[in-house]
Amino acid sequence: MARCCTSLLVTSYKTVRLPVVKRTLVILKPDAIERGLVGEILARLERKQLRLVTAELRTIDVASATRHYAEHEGKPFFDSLVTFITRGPSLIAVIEGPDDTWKVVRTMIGATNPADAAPGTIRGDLAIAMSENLIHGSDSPDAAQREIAIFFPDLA
Ligand code: RTP
Ligand code: MG
Repeated sequence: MARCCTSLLVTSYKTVRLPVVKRTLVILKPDAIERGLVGEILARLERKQLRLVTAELRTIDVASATRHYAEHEGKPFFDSLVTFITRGPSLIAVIEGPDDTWKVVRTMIGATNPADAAPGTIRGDLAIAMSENLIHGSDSPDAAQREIAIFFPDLA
């Protein structure tokens, strides 16, 4: 992925180069496709001045879903999460913007549980159930890099 080091953190005894992550992975989950919310959600991201690098309508296979959600393997909700994310097509996209785009997108998405998500966020405005929360966004620079490599290895 496009990743360069332009930020400098200067401490009293050393200089550390910080990665500047300008791309992140977004998945409009099967419920977003089923409910016809692709246009609404992409429009929000575009109005924020984030750009679409690539997007593909694809039914995620179980192996890719398991890799993508590896951090949750073994948790009580893991099997139902994989069943949900593989039940039909998702729109899988790479989104580009300013430094730490992943964080901008996560703020726009809102809390994991839509019942707790703030008004104005995607989940806060458009969803109600934890199990059907419409959209995924990478939750760190490392996650963005790892997840883009799973779904778009040519961009990694
Ligand atoms: P996502 O990865 O899908 O963007 O969601 P997230 O970061 O906001 O939340 P995460 O903790 O990564 O959880 C992944 C998905 O698993 C479901 N979940 N269920 N029952 C539960 O306690 C529980 N916790 C998480 C949610 O659908 C969440 O989006
Ligand atoms: Mg997550």
